[in-house]
Amino acid sequence: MKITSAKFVVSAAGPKQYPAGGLPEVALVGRSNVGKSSLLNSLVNRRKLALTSGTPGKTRLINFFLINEKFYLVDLPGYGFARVSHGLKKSWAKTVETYLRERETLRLAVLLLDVRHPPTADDLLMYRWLVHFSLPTVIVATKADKISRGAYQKHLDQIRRALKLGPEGPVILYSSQTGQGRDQLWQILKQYLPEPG
Ligand SMILES: Nc1nc2c(ncn2[C@@H]2O[C@H](COP(=O)(O)OP(=O)(O)OP(=O)(O)O)[C@@H](O)[C@H]2O)c(=O)[nH]1
Ligand SMILES: [Mg+2]
Repeated sequence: MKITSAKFVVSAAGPKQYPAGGLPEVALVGRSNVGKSSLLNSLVNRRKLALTSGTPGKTRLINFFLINEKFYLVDLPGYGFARVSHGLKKSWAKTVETYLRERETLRLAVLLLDVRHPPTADDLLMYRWLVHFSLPTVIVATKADKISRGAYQKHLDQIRRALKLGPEGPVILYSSQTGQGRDQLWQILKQYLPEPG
């Protein structure tokens, strides 16, 4: 995909602040610190468009980025971040759930998993929830640069088993640092976005 423009539009706490206009959206979903904001930046070749951080819980609102004036990439707050109060956790969960359940222009969820570790209980819950609500979902195993090539298969199998995907279940290996998997992921995103993209 040729990126001609990528701009931050709005941070939303709830539906009233979502952008109007009806353009299609692709949402990045995953545990805090898994690399959602980094993946967004790598997809559009902009290093600092979405703010990233080594400290989990960086993204706290729903951030909408307008790409090529044609669609939105939506950076969601991460789940599973331990060091916040129960009340705050619940409010983030509600923010994310409301968006995923009610947003009519949402075409595809990209569920990010850390390739190094088996999916957490929260990851499994989120995956089942996406399936339950029949949201088209693509699984991305990120931070691939952190493991050796020789270990790819073992780690992908671990993810496939946990998600019950079957041995050929589609999981995209991704690295926001090297750009690995970027073209492959765009090929899939394009199928959910308006022509010519
Ligand atoms: N080596 C490596 N580091 C990565 C990769 N993706 C993200 N990181 C690092 O992981 C940390 C978290 O990345 P973010 O993109 O901020 O994670 P996030 O999922 O947006 O986190 P929240 O906003 O807290 O939900 C940062 O220190 C990134 O530099 C990757 O593919 N490879
Ligand atoms: Mg983030």
